[in-house]
Amino acid sequence: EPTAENEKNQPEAKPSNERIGNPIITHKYTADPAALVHNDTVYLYVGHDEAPARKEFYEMHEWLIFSSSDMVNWEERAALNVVETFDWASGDAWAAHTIEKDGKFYWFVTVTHKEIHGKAIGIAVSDSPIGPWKDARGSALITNDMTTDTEISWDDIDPAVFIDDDGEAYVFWGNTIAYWAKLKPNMIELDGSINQIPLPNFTEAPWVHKKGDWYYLSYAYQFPEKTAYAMSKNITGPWEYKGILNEVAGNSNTNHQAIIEFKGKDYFIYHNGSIPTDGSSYRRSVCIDYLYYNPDGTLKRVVMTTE
Ligand code: FUB
Repeated sequence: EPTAENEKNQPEAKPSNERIGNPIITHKYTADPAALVHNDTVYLYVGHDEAPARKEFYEMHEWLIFSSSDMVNWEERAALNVVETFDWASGDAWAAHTIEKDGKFYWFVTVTHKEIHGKAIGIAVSDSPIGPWKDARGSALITNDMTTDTEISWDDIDPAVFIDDDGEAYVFWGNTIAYWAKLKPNMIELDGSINQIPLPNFTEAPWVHKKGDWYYLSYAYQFPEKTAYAMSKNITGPWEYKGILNEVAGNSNTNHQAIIEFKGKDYFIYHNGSIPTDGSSYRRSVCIDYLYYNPDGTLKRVVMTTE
């Protein structure tokens, strides 16, 4: 429920910067973008990279929300802290994705579990795209012990949720192995088995979208990461690998994408490490470039305007 305490935690809307171009946010380091279009506004959900300059690993305590009505001017709207939101989590605001269903907003997140070894996926819920948010389940939806043991503790990360035209919802996630499962209509429970998707050089960061009759599954490929994609006529696959969509993004070994259509244009949203002096793989910045389709539905390679 919205509480006075929650309301207090939401910063007032303020312009993120005055400039046009990439990176789109320069007053904070931002990573792992996921975008949601709602009522002629784009809501951008990102992780907040807070690693000090000499630290060579992620330090991420919270996610941030930005919004824009023109894809140029971005306002910082709210923050969500891992340990204040999820009692069962110890920290690490890794990649996340927010989706709307029946007037409720579900923010699927990656965090570290306090008791079950490794990363886990949880869900926050709100009546609005900017919050206030509360833990939707009081427990993780997916934990490291529910999937194939790849001997890494971070193989259950990077949720991407997709609602098909018939209203059925699916969650995709993974590192090294790509997984998917159906969600129950309540959005907060798995419905049936966890399935694997064979994809060449899958690293992490799946994102699923639909255009016309085609479903697209884009993902981080190899390491340092490029973005690759596959296409299918069915959300449950089989997925046909189509090739590289984006090259390694400047000064970052990860390249985490979101794809949306907004006001008739298609956008590829990702991160790099391009902020001068201290930008790096652990101090990343969100960027946006146009995405173009070929007449047969395949995707043209992204031209990064930051390189
Ligand atoms: O930001 C932490 C992790 O790095 C994300 O979960 C991955 O997608 C990669 O970007």
